[in-house]
Amino acid sequence: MTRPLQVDSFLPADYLAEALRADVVRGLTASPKELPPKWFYDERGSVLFEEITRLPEYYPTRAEREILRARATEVAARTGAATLVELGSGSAEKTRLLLTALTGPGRGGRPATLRRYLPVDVSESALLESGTALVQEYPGLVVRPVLADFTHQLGVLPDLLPPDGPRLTAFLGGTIGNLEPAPRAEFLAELRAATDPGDWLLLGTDLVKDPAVLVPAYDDAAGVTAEFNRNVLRVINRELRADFDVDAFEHVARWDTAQEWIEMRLRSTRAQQVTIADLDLSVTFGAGEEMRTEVSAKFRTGSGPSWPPPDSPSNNGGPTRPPGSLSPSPARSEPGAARSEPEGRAVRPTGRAVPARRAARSRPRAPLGQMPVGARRRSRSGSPAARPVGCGTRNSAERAPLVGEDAGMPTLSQRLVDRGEPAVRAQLAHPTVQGIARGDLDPGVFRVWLEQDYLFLLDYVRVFTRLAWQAPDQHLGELVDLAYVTWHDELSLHRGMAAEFGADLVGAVKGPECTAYTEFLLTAAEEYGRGLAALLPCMWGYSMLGRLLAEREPSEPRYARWVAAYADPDFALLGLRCAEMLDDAYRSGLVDEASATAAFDEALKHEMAFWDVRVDG
Ligand code: SAH
Ligand code: AVI
Repeated sequence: MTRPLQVDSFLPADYLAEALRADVVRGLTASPKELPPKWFYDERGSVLFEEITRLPEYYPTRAEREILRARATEVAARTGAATLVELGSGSAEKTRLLLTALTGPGRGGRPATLRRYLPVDVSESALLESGTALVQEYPGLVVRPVLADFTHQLGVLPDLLPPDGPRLTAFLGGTIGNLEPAPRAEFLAELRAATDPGDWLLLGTDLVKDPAVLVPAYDDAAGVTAEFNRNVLRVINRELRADFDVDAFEHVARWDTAQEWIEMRLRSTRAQQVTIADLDLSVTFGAGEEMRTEVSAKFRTGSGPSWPPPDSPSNNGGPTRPPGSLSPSPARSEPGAARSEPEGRAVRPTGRAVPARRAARSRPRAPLGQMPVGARRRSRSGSPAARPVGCGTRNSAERAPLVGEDAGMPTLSQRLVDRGEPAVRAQLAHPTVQGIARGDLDPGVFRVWLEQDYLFLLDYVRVFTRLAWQAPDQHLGELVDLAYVTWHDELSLHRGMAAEFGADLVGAVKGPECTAYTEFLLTAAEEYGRGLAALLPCMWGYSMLGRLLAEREPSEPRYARWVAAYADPDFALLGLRCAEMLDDAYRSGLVDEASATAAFDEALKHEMAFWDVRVDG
């Protein structure tokens, strides 16, 4: 039987009417105009945000999930939290990693410590949906959703918590970056006041990185972020009887180098007047006028939001913790005592609660090589988008260490991808690839490639199933899915193209390159981690190649379709999952770096050789 879910609401009945009114009056009469981002999240906005988290360009969710997956057990062991409070919990999708670690038996039979989970959010629909699911998924856990505004109502939290063990407050997703410096300082001061000695804070922030990665994350090819941005106008239309012509506003995402934040704006495409009936207010927008709707500040390691905030009476001038670190509450540490960062680096007071800009710029990196965004296989949902994408935070300079010293290290898959990038770029020079790019490749050559690749893919499915046979339980579904989408989607792409090129998929026989590659992969797949490493050049490499080719003028339509298929962000996502499994396998000791690297390198050579496929030796 389903337990009834009770949402504790701390939003006064007229909260929407009052707080939204105040924000809209203030924001639309200001110059320049602005609206606070918390109004994005009605039911539709929350769904759109969830869609954003699955976009190939939007790296923060995946990066944070990876860190949590690696560190949740350590968080559980170190905090022994009896209560988990999560601010801005949304779908609480990543939180499950913490909940599982805190409710499961710990290392050495350590008993589970977590008794209750309090998600705090302004979105009632998100609270209800996530809370209902969590109650079923974690039968012994008290789930107590709290409808509250974390910028003004943190004071209600202590009253909700029985003093029966340490509390861990999690603020994930980089949402702290959506607060501008002054409100951020106020927020941190309130959070500190609501925190007892012995409590813990787990803060997830995003770090400064190459704008070529940042901007697409906030301006995705499929236009989901644009829709999310415009949603604030729909909310105002509905709640305050306004008449915004939503389609007359364009989405703008810009990197502000000075502030080190992404700024989202809505640009009026024409001169227009908007009436907000409930406010008895009319405002005019000039053609091209921009209204700011969100900032998303990025931080630098060692320069996180200062804690305690500078204006707080409790600020003893103590050091700043790195963003994304697991910090015991300052009340627990000795007043005035010199603390050091995990690596023993000296930490210094920043005296301000804004992202510091003192650190050297991170090494700029080409988006295409930034993470294994290449998957060669289409997902079942297959989106039609086909624009080059860049995503990823996986590099030591840019990734926030959530816990411990080494969480900022690049992962094995990132090291492999960095290493393999030149070899993938080198494929661009192959005459067959050049012919595809120009659109004048002899169709006879492509027909042979198609037949050989079809035969290759049949064995590719076998590689996935061979890996699935050995997979740890948590990878099984992914591998079955990869086999499924290869079988159903990519092979049907080949079948469709075979008809266009007169290829004989049934009668084709393997040529030497194809045989060598498939035999290598099938043998590599006898060892789980080695097999995953061997798959990466194909999954990531084809996506990267597709995206490099898609940057050029579209070629002949059949080749352009082929390029679009491999440049599709869905391929990239599946490759990312393969990379995550490889990283998991590496962390669990299922493969060592030397043997993963050897398998990866050898597969890369086969990739290049595959462009020479012939039917006969
Ligand atoms: N933590 C999740 C969701 C991030 S989206 C993740 O990491 O994916 C930001 C969430 O914060 C949304 O669910 C939104 O409704 C909530 N939120 C935004 N402003 C808020 C505020 N002032 N008070 C409470 N919740 C807020
Ligand atoms: C919720 N928050 C951390 C997101 C971010 O990345 O700043 C909101 C978002 N805005 C556009 N895309 C995502």
